[in-house]
Amino acid sequence: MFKALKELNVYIKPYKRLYIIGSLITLLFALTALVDPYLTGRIIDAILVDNDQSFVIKGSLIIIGVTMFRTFFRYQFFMKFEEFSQNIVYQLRKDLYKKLQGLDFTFFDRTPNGQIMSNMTGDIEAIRHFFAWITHVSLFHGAVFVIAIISMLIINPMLTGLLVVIVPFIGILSLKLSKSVKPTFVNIRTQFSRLNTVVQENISGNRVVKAFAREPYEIEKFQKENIAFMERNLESAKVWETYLPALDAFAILFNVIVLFLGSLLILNEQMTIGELVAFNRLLWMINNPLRMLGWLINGSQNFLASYERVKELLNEESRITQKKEPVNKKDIEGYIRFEDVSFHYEDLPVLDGVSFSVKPGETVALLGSTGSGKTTLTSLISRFYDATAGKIYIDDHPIEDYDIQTLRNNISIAMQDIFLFSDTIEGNISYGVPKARKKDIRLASEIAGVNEFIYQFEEDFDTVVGERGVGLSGGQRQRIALARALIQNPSILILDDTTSAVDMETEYKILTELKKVNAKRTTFIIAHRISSVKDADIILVMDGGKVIERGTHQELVDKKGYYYDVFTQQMGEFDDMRKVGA
Ligand code: DUT
Ligand code: MG
Repeated sequence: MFKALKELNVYIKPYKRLYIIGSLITLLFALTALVDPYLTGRIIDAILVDNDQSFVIKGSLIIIGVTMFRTFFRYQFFMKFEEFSQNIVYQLRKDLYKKLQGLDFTFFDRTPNGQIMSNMTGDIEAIRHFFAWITHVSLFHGAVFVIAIISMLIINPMLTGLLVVIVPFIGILSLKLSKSVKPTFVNIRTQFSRLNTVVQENISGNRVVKAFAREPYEIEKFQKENIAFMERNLESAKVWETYLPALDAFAILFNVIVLFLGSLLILNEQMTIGELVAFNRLLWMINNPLRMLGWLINGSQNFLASYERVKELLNEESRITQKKEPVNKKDIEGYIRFEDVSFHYEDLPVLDGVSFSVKPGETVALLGSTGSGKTTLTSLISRFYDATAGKIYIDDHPIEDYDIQTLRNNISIAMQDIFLFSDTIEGNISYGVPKARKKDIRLASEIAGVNEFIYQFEEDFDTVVGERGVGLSGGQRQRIALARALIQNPSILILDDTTSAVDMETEYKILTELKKVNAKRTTFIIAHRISSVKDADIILVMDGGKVIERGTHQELVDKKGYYYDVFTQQMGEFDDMRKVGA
């Protein structure tokens, strides 16, 4: 616990003042709790022993006054601790989000979204709860406990001494409880993130679910996690079953001892009735903290379990590291050289000894079977992943020498797996350049062929597309993704399967327009269609992570290898189509 608080000190420190003021008010609140038992005892003795009726009214008025004051105090420290906790989790949330932005593809490849979401919500909430409640509730009850024991000692040391002997047993019991309850909280947190993952995937994949009519299966899948979540919670509650009766037994034991011995003491005139009443009230005051102990332990363990998960995320480091002193170069020209580059995901080899070089203004086409490593090859240029062997140079500097932001600012990608934000079409196109001029947006749209369909929407560029681009066809999404890549005016442009969903005629138009603006740019075109790659300066034919053929269209056709086979096959299909008049 202390370790966790020490580690969190960076977050706590700036708001220490709130904590200190809140704590002082809490202590005052605890101290004034004494007034009620003390005066109640005095009032009873005033009537029964001293026969002094006037004190009843005076005492009662004081009790009312103090109670009103306490209500005011209570609100004050609630607010202080609320502010304290909100500030801490605000900062924590901010740092977590920032951390997320800095993490690499590998992290997102292996971490389910649901887990990240539950870190950002459930775990943060458990941490907030600790700082907003557990802090002052434990302080209050701790203080009340000590003050009450002292007052009881003053009233009757012997009787108090007897009770205090029992206290260590309760302490041991609580410690044991705390140990057994902790793992159950870790289990709850883990299960919660599984539940979140199922929900999140189900929502994102709702179209697939419907298409395959798998709703019943999805419900069952969710139910499984839902039941597990309930079970983990019940298991956690079960731990109490062993301890609660024991804690209750101690409370009853206290009562019995006080009533029995107290009555004897009164009979022997060693105690007044008023004193016994006050004593009994104080007994409740120490009983409460003991009963609260369970709740406090619960909250603290929950906090610790959550904190550990949040810490894990905060300690994540991007595998893509940056040099302390990167190359001082803002504008990349676009010379790219791969030297014997190999790459594997975890332990799956994907690229094997790839070498090639390109100059600005040239177009490299990548063609090859599915899974041959085309997308992976281009991901290395932006350092989404680092090559596991070999070197990549951009403008003669190893890519690791560049500032990552600078590097990526100079590269634009129209990704194969297109993601559009729920924003306007214009907002999506200018995502990389938020201050883009209307003129530039229109120009990029013109080249990308967005203009051809945009005016069929009533609000053209202001049309809001749904999450992931719902409401658009596949080809329309591709064209928006292309415009989004073009608007950055990059030195290196990567088009990953970008025209696969548009018809041949539109593709031809787009490629022709691109050629006009690509005079100084290095362009990568990944495609399966010969028509998309045939005009490239160099075509790399990939298979199983290797470049198996390279050359221009004509050279490769003359070579009569893999490329030639693909070419004749596609030509054949083209001729067949013509024959049937398609
Ligand atoms: N792969 C992974 N993890 C990933 C992405 C890919 O293990 O995050 C594997 C799958 C495949 C290989 O790497 O076996 C190459 O994938 P890539 O996406 O590079 O293949 P591609 O040539 O772009 O295939 P496609 O034409 O289907 O886009
Ligand atoms: Mg691909």
